[in-house]
Amino acid sequence: MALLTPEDLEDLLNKLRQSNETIKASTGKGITEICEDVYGTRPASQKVAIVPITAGNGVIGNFSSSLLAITEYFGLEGYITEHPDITGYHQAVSDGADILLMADDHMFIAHNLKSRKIAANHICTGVIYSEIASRFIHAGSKDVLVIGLGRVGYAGTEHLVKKGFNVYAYDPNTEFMEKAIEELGVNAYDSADPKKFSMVFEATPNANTISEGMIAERCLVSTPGIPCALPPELAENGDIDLVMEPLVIGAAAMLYSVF
Ligand code: NAD
Ligand code: 2YG
Ligand code: MG
Repeated sequence: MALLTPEDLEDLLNKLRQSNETIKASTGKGITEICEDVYGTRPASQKVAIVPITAGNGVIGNFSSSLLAITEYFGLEGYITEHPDITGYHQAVSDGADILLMADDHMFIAHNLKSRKIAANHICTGVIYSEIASRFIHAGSKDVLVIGLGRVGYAGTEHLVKKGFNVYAYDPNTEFMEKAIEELGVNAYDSADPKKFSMVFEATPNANTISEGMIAERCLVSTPGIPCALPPELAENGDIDLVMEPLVIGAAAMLYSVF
């Protein structure tokens, strides 16, 4: 699994502001309103504790401080525990924190200790990025293209299918494709039989997974994937709206899902 780097997290709130402008222009609503719509919740002065975790590849520079900035951006009080791991967990619970945020190399969770709600980043990221793609105001149909059916992509696909969208999906992993066709009823996207989409949800760890033949002239590409799915020559096209941000949008969805 590709892990975030401290460089990915530099200038994060500026990246969020840019993404939010694109989200507003292409869907009519900003990230806060979309989270409220999806989860039916609002912040209510919860206290958020961020527990750094040293397991596996260890603490990522800027990760905890970024989560603190996100917490404060959504109007909540937060802090990073003095110690990592179990000692930090003990401190957070003893302090009366409402919500814990913490991640190892495989899972990034938000846990509301009062309501017992728990959220996983890969699910919330899939839900919120696919939701953003599905709200494109210039879309002429309910067809959405999904690229990548891994942990994030599958969750987003399930969300789109539940919402009644007509999903076309592509993943080179034939097992994932078969599962999505059998369990979710998606259509297989076939590059030999090209079709152009105005709504694209991309969730792969690879660059340049989107080609010109897949996208309509006016389209919205919503992708949590790092690096960028759009080849540079397409990304420069002013008619393609691109929502791509390394942490905040997914983390915001996690918070709203446990409020
Ligand atoms: P994953 O490994 O579970 O799934 C990735 C999937 O992409 C795999 O099924 C793989 O076969 C598929 N894939 C690879 N190349 C492809 C291609 N050219 N076309 C179609 N499918 C292709 O990964 P994941 O956990 O689902 O994460 C996906 C990406 O999202 C990663 O880059 C991860 O770092 C990123 N991510 C970002 C955020 C965020 O907040 N921005 C949050 C979580 C994950
Ligand atoms: O506490 C820390 O600093 C570390 N243990 C955090 C580790 C996070 C690892 N996860 C990732 O890098 C991502 N694949 C998941 C985070 C979602 C945002 N892209
Ligand atoms: Mg994100």
